[in-house]
Amino acid sequence: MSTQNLPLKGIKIIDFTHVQAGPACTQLLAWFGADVIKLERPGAGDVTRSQLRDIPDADALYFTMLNSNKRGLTLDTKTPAGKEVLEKLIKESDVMVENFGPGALDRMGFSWEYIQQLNPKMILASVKGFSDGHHYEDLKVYENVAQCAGGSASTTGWWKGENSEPTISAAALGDSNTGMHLAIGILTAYIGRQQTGKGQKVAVSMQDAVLNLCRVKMRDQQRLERLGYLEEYPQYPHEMDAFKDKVTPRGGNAGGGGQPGWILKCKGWQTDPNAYIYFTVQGHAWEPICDAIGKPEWKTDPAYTTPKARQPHITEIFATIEDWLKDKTKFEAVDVLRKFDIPCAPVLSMKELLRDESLRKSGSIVEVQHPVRGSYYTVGSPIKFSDLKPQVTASPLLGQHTDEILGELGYSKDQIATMHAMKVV
Ligand code: CAO
Repeated sequence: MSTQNLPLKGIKIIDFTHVQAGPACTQLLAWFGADVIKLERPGAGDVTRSQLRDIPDADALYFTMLNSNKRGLTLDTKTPAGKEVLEKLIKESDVMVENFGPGALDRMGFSWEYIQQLNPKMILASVKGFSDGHHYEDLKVYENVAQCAGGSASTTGWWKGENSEPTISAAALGDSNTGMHLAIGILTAYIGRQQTGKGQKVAVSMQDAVLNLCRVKMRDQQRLERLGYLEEYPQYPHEMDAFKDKVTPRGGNAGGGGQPGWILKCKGWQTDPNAYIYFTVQGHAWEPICDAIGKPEWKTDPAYTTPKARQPHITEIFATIEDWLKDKTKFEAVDVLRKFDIPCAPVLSMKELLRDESLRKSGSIVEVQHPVRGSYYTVGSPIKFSDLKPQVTASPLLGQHTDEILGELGYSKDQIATMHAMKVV
């Protein structure tokens, strides 16, 4: 644990979460100082401890990268003794976060009504696949299901050719993204509690969290219904059939905003799957682009001077830029283009990101020591503060802090030993 006086110090959180969406939320709060108690079933624990293991008998990276800075408590909350412990914990905590399947907490006997009775100041934060009252509220949901339900899959990928089906993003839009939304909800409810003295239930559905990130696609749907076309999409103006049903089409690698962009090949693309850059044709950067790629004549040619004039030639423009890129690596290309103030970046592989010195320096990728795994890398806080540098510490072993936490709740050594013997903890 860090010795800094962390802003969320003093906030006690029961982390009744598993897999990714919930743990990502509570990990963030733990980085910023909350006392996060990861509550797991004795003997088993979070399924990610053993999923996709790379070292036999060591907690998998899936678990360690989502549960750092927490304390570990095992407790069978379906036994009377386990329920009693959870009740005590609820009375002493500020927040409980859960992302079980629909109804699981109620079935366990911990309905929102009961939690409020135990502790009216408690904030109960939940992730579910769909929001309460939704016609799919009973469904269990994983990442890709959420991406399909939230509008991401239907708008990602190619619109023609062999691989033109809806496409899943590798980014955890359903899981970690929902967790980040929930963290904002928890902190809002916590500040609200300072004013009212009362807790409340905070819920984020994975569908809603994905949809929130897809709002530009909903913008496009409404524009399409009004106008009948989307001028910034690659289908415009040569494949207008793509708009005939007035359903927002998939746009490949096109820029999502008002600036056309595409992924362009660089030197070595034939053998390196990531030898590409993203190139943006920013409207007011047109003249620098022409200078950068050696096409000064385009600066005054009316067929190219405005975004509207350029759109019918956008494929040809990208092909010309690709021709300019063919003797430059993605890094060399960006080094030239940055001098012209052109928004661009190399397509970075995970291997490159893991070794990126800037990310190491900023704490965006950190090395952590784990008692069983040894050293590993994880993603550190993407949020930077001027007066706070979160220190990422190892995730807890299964039940590592059980005795310590039970002791804090007032249980004697004998009582704790009995609970161990009865496999309650
Ligand atoms: N002691 C006793 N029982 C415990 C326990 C403990 N400490 N911790 C969990 N359990 C029990 C729960 O009470 C529940 O039991 P019942 O089903 O008998 O009521 C069970 O374990 C967990 O059920 P679950 O439905 O949450 O688990 P699952 O593996 O079948 O489903 C998932 C997993 C993720 C699909 C489901 O939890 C879900 O839809 N969650 C909400 C959406 C979500 O967060 N998904 C993202 C996951 S990240 O990819």
